[in-house]
Amino acid sequence: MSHVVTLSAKKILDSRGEWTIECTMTSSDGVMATVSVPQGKSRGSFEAVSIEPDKAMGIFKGIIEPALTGGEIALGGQAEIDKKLIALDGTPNKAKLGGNTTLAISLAYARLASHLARVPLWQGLKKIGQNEDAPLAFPRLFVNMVNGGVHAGSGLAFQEYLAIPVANRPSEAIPQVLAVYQKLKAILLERKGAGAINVGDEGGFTPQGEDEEEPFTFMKEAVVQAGFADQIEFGLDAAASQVNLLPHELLSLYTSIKEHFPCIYLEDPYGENDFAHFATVMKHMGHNTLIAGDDLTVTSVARMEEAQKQGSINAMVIKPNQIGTMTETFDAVRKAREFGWRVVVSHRSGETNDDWVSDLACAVNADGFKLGAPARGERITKYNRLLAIEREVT
Ligand code: 2PG
Ligand code: MG
Repeated sequence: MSHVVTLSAKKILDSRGEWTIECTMTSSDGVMATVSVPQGKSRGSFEAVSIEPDKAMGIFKGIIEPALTGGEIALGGQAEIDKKLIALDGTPNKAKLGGNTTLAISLAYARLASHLARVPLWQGLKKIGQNEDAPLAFPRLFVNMVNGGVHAGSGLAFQEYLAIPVANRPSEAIPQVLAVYQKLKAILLERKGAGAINVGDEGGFTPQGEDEEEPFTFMKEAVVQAGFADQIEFGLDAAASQVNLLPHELLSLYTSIKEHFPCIYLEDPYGENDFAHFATVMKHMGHNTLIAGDDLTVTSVARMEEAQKQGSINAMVIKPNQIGTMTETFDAVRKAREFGWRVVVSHRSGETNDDWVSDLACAVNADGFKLGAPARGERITKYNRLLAIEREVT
């Protein structure tokens, strides 16, 4: 049996030039795994606490290394190591160790155990998440075409305008996404000027404006020009905790968007604790639209149970750093399935060049995968990993 011989952490930069954590774990066989963790900007206040990387370095040396060095490494041991991390932390929201610290270790363990088992990460995660029997299925891509809200400085209230190809095979969906992205760029340049084709935190364009529907008008044109009408649907992450509009104003905007565009997905339509208004929008459009919790549910089973009780959502976003360990992430996925919800695995707006989230999306048979625009290295690496996984299995 292999065991952990070294466990180290260092600070690296994320895509916004802010410090984040990279963790390297080495086994007694000399096998090594490194992971890094992303960070959000539109963070939900119920997410696991993210601590300063400098403080995390001290925690690694003082608490983590002594507690975990020498422990066994195997795919079957993930629950055990995560249990230890949760116990070492001892708070309900990872306030002592930081959800970013615990996730770095939890994921490094999963990657190292996968290396040792000589399987790709997605396969290792399938085993850890008890999803081994399901055949590998690729998620639909939820591609950020226009950035607004706190991910851009454009005046647009809503955070993410998404294009969602119907095809889920990466080699089919990605070329469609590239074509639409380039058409959209040309349209925005012509109609809104050069400033509109700058990109925001997740690689989406940043047209100025206060007409919350206008980006969809341009996207619709781009899809038609690219020749993919009927093959690409739309979605919106309103990230409404950051939006200054009244509930009835929001509802009439969502209703109008539904009327004019093929919008099948609506994430965080209301504030992060507004279970009741989520339930209202569910009543209006839940029959033909995915109403997803992100800041509402923060990958936490306790928050999900409340959402289920109130009939707030029929889909949810999964972000491991909202909860802090892989075991708890898989618990949330399983609970979502039990509730009959769709599952959308997501990157964060502050990303690194690590591509583990692509493996995770495949491992849990996610219905959707939010991975940003096909621009900026830290987003592109997620696209390339999906293509690589497709090559691995065909
Ligand atoms: C979101 C995410 C990712 P952030 O709100 O869904 O797109 O943004 O990482 O800033 O929370
Ligand atoms: Mg969101």
